[in-house]
This record gives sequence, structure tokens and C-alpha cells, in this order.
Amino acid sequence: MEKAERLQKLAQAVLEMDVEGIVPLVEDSLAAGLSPVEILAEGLSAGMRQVGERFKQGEIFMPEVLVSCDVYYRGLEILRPLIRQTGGGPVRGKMIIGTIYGDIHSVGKDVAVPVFQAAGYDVIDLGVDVPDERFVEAIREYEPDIVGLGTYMTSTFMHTRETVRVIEQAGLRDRVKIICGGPAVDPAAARRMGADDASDDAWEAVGKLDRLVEELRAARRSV
Ligand code: B12
Repeated sequence: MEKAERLQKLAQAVLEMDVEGIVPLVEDSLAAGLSPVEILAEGLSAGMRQVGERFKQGEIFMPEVLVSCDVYYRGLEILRPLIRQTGGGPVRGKMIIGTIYGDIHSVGKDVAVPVFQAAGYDVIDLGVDVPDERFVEAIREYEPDIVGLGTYMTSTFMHTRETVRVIEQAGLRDRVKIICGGPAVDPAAARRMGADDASDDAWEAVGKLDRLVEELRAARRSV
């Protein structure tokens, strides 16, 4: 079977809620020589992207989305330790990411993380419902270039303003670029709240991360 065909099958398994089939399919793809990162970013995550689109179009409903989430996580469980072991190529930047305070949605973030890792980012995941102060601590601890805020509801996207304020008060705002992600984000609104950008598509966001890291490095050079 061709690589493209395997990736397509993995995406389809997520979309078609193949709870039983996903584990053998992932194991088979690994045995066939596909890398854990490509299985995740171009197979399973591509499937979750289609799930999100179908839900948006009203073609599928919440119960189906949740079964697809389950299929996605079954695959992710096999791949996560392998991704940690193998690492990637040259690191393009360091990022901390977390679902913002008051928000427990995890799937979008867990789809985005391997896409960013596959693109060469060293990503530290802080989990869900992350208090603003935890972002401050993590900036001090990990010294990232980028802070990724997962905001999956309108109300929690609006919380961005508060998170940015707390980071600013800690005197850390100039050290990082901040990007919001989730289905309800808007780049102009994110900037008005003090962040640098936003994206509702992890694949598109990679270009934004690259640009933000460039800007940050240029600003650091000019100091
Ligand atoms: C699954 C789901 C749930 C699950 C979550 C399971 C889990 N473990 O994550 C459960 C059932 C728990 C849930 C709960 C709730 N949910 Co809900 N949920 C969804 C649903 C159907 C799908 C979300 C999803 O997984 N999408 C697929 C992923 C892959 O897409 P994504 O999140 O957009 O992520 C992509 C990008 O945004 C990007 N990205 C993601 N993160 C990041 C981060 C960064 C930094 C960047 C750059 C990019 C990026 O990458 C991903 C791939 O491109 C959405 C509907 C929707 N269309 O999004 C509603 C939705 C998000 N939920 C909603 C609501 C209101 C709730 C609840 C309040 C209860 C309710 N009424 O349903 C609670 C919230 C509780 C809380 N305090 O958080 C609303 C939010 C409305 C709004 N605009 O405010 C939505 C939009 C549904 C709706 N239309 O009403 N939910």
C-alpha cells in the first residue's frame, strides 16, 4: 500500500469512527515505516480536521464527534511516547501551549500539538483549564518563543485579554509572542485583546508561528 493511501485510511478511520480498527491500522502503518509524526499530523489529525468541518456544516453531530475523538486518542496513545523518543529535525522555536482558564476542550489542542511538532517546534503542553498564573510560571520555567492559548468558546476566547494582562504584569510580555487558537478565534479581535495573532487551523497556524518567531528574533537582535 502506498504511503498516501495509508494516511488516507488513518484519516478515514477517525472520520468513520472506527474504534476497533484504529489500533491495528496505526501499528501496521508504523511497521510499514511511516514515522509517528506523519501518522499523527497527516493521518489522524487530518481526520479530526475533517470531523470539525463536517460538524460545522451540520453533517454530523456531537455524539459522532465524541466517538471520533475517542478513535483519535486511541491512536495518539500509541504514538505519543514514540514522538517523544524520536524527536524531530532542527528546532524552529519553542512553544508552550494550554487550553485557557475556564475551558476544558482538549481535542483541538491535541490535534494542533503534533502538527506544530511535525513542523519543528518544541512544544510543552500545559493541559486544559490552565490558570493565567500557570502561563506566567511556564514562561519563566521554559523560556518559550511562543505562548499558544487554546480558546474553544467565545467566552474563553474573550479571557485572552486577562491572560495577556497577567503576563504583562509579570513583566514577561516582551519575551514572547502570543497566539490564540480554536474555532471561535479572530486575528483582529485577538490583537485588540493584546495577543499577536490567532488561527482556527493548525496547518495554517504553522506559517504564523514562523512569522512570529522571526519577529521576536528581530526584536531581540535590535535590543
Ligand atoms: C467535542 C466538543 C466538546 C467536548 C470536548 C471533548 C474534549 N475532550 O475536547 C465536550 C462534550 C466535553 C464539550 C463541552 C462543552 N462544549 Co464543546 N464542542 C465540542 C465540538 C463539537 C468539537 C470540538 C473539536 O474537538 N473540534 C475539532 C478540533 C480539531 O477543532 P478545533 O478545536 O477548532 O481545533 C483546530 C484549530 O482551532 C486549531 N487549534 C486548536 N487549538 C489551537 C491552539 C493554538 C495555539 C493554535 C494556533 C491553533 C489551535 O487546530 C485544530 C486543527 O486545525 C465543538 C464544535 C466545533 N465546531 O468546534 C463544540 C463547542 C466548542 N463547544 C461548545 C460549548 C458551548 C460547550 C459547553 C459549554 C457545553 C455545551 N453547551 O455543549 C461545554 C464546555 C465546558 C467547558 N467549560 O469547557 C460551543 C462553543 C460555542 C461558543 N462559540 O462559545 C461549540 C462551538 C459547539 C456549539 N456550536 O455550540 N464540547
